[in-house]
Amino acid sequence: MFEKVLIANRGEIAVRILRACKDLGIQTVAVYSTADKEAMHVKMADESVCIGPSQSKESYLNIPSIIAACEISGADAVHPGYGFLSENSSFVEKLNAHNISFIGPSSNHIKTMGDKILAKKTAEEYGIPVIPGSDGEVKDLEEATQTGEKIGYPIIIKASAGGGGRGMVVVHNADDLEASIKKAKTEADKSFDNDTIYIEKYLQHPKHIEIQIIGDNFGNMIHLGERDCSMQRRNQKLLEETPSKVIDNKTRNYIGELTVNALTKIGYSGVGTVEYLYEDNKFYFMEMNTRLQVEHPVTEEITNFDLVKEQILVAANQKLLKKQSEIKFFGHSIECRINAEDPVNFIPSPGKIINFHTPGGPGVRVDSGCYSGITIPPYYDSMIAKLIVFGEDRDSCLARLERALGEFVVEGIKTTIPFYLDIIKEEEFLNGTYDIHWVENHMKNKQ
Ligand code: MV4
Repeated sequence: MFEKVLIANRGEIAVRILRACKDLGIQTVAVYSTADKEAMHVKMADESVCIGPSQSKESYLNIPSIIAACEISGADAVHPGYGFLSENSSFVEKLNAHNISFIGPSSNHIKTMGDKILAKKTAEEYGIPVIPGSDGEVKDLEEATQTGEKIGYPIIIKASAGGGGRGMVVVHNADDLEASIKKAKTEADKSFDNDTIYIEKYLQHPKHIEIQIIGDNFGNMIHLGERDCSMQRRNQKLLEETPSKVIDNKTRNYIGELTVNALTKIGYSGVGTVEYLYEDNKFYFMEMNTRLQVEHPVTEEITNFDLVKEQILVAANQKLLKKQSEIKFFGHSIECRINAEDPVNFIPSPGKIINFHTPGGPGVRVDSGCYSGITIPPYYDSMIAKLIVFGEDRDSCLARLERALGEFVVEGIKTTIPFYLDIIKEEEFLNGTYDIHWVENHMKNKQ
């Protein structure tokens, strides 16, 4: 087992990982930038090391600085959380070269899934359904034209080095193709220093459904059902729930087993999430995230499975103890991402929190690194808390959500809490049929 884990992250996820380490009796090391000197994760850890100035590039993304922090503290493993270095294969290689374990998959699996063309090709090869499109890279207008004729419009151009929705262009007819290819390549080159693109049929009204898996280093793997992450705006997820209103038990077993079969053959280990688009009762591979995700708590709530604890155990070469047949899904869970943003236009609102009072009682969980008196720095993600509620069915979960949102007090900065109080009154949220465009349409209609 690991003796000392360094948490290469900040905010609520650093706190979540610290809790798992403490539950396992593992010593903890926090790292922090100068802007996070007073942060909760620093106060909670057994030790802490300053790794640089405010800008992420110089601190939370600074590989030499983090490795030095491991050496100074004698940490034998690093948990990367999400974002920052969590899907950086060269970070994993450098840690391994220093004899430090990475709590996550192998660098090769990270590399494969980070290359979106290779990820799609790999998924297809192992039996995961994919969206019709180009055969890998599209080199020029001629190849793009041929693909367009083959699959029909609308199509979407994606950057192979992209992901998370960055660098995509939708094309509605062949006349726009040349300009769109140019735009996509320029954007991809600017954002990722790589102008490799590919093309898919554009699905117009999908839901975003993702499957959580965990595998060990001995070929054992299970899935923990789906999360419906369709409630999003500009590729930022806002609210996630499980189970999805549109997935029944049979469908869950089908897509869960299919995902586990594919990833077992690939030899994947650690936690992972396969993201699907779901339209007209069919799943299509979108991408795979090779890390712990923001929205993992809703899965924990309905399965009673501690994903972070188990993630640490499999990284320490322990066998998964639970078999698929022992995973029971009970009840319903919803997570709201509470951001330090204006609830109307989502403009960031950093600053000092004068009063922070979290809701509680049955079925309510808050994952946060905030407390009354802390100052939210402007340099990082604006998420300050996650409100996770549980109910024995969706209706009781929704009632809990309304109650908990009402109890939540954050004074001194603006938050997105009023946005959630607004959408939980809407019919398509209440009936669970909302797709990935719902928030955008809803906000247009309100103006
Ligand atoms: C798509 C799509 C429709 N059709 N691919 C967005 C995230 C990136 N990983 C891929 N994305 C999409 N790919 C095809 N063929 C629509 C999106 C998409 C989206 C997907 C999930 C959640 C939010 C989204 C917002 C805009 C576009």
